[in-house]
Amino acid sequence: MKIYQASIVPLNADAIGTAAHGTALFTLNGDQLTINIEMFDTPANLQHWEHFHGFPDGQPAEIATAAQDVNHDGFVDLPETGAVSGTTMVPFDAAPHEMNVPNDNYPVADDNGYFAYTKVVPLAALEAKFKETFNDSDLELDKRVIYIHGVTDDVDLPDTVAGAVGHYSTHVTLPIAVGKIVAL
Ligand SMILES: [Cu+2]
Repeated sequence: MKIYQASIVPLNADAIGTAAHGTALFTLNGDQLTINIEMFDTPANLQHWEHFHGFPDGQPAEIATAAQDVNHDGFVDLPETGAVSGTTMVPFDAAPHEMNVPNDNYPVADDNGYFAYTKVVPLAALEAKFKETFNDSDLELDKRVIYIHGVTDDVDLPDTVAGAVGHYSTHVTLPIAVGKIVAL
């Protein structure tokens, strides 16, 4: 059994008015990957996209900070995280092993901005899909970072904020918290 964890810290907190934070635990045991994520103080009553991001070439991903706001519009948007965190890889939604990122099956925060997510994923299926997408079956969790996304539509985002995915707006994809995944 291998265990990884992430301490998830706020991103864009000043701009969005709440400091989202939490923890993630990843347990690899036999043919199962069990994912436990618990988040506090996220924008309330809202669905939150969450994924691990990383570099397909094996470069270790690092968490984005305010320093990644390269256009100085006051927000670190999804494209701006890419320089240090790489690309979106595996979603923590209803079916992570399907690696279908844009969907409406992510956890929803309650009135207090709290949510807990638990999922048991068939590891062989996830690794096969990962290899199909990134030409490598090794998830290399200790080289990845976890992102939590999503602000309510009433947050005023300037036009310089980028990162819409299909019909999902920049409100859906704006990063609100991030954590580096480490092996225990
Ligand atoms: Cu993401």
